[in-house]
Amino acid sequence: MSIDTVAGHVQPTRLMRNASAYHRMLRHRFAVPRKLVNPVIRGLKHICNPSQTGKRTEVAKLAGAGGEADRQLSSDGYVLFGREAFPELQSALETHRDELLDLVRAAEERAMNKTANKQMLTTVVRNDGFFDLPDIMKFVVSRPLVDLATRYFGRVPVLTSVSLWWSPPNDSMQQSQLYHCDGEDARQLKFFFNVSDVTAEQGPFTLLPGEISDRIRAAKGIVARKVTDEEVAEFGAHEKSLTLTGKAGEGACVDTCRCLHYGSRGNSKARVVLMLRFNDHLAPNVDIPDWHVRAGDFAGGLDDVQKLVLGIQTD
Ligand SMILES: O=C(O)CCC(=O)C(=O)O
Repeated sequence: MSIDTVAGHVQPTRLMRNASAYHRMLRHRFAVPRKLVNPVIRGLKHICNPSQTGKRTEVAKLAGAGGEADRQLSSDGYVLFGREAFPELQSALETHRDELLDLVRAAEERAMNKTANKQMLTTVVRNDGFFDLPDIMKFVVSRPLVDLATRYFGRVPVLTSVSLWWSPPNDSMQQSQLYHCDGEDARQLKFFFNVSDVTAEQGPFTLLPGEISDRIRAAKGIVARKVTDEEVAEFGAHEKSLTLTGKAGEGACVDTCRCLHYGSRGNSKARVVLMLRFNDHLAPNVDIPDWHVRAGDFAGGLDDVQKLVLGIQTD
């Protein structure tokens, strides 16, 4: 579990890259309770790379002071974005429009040829595949977005996932179609952006605000399990739910470890969304991708905050 140095970049440790496997092993092979596993992995990650926490906290000062969006994110666990919030996303989607259409068409064809295991949510492009869609990748690490995430965590986080998701028409009710909170850490941030317009018929991402989610989770003692609609109804919470319907380019940022949520439910039409996930570098149950392997020239255009977000750092 050492720090590898390749081409002047400090690479994520093996534990950073594969934390979820260590997490599973401790939980299932050694029956260590979840509440012990998380601090153990956090501690090990820190020991393996002790300068990271200080460095990320120091560089976080570059993220600036924040404003109303930050206040809403802290209190409610989510912020909604109109199209005007990230104009560079509009132009990136326009630039890569044909490639995106081809990728979605290919996913549709694969799904049509598949006889079993019809999935309600398919990843069309993931992680370093976005280096082939460079304007989108530039948006993913753009400062306003990364700065909001940095202020939320209080230090520069790591980009742990980028996915273009396609959810086809379906009538299943399973997995992430049921209310749940994510279990990677005590907090994390996911950004969801509509790639094409999303209506109620397209299984929009749906969330419950932080305060009501906190109450349901506290009362039910829920840790990383699904919550039924009936349980949600006991709290009169359905009318508090928010759905991410809207135009292409609109979206939201959500702490999915805090806010109960689901998506891809009851689609009569397909939905395409871009999802980004940011985690604290010590997050116990999440793997950090090897962004540096394919970053190439892309890394040259990044500032200190962005390099830390991709774990590409010249210490
Ligand atoms: O939008 C969806 O289909 C579900 C997403 C979800 O549950 C998640 O990102 O945790």
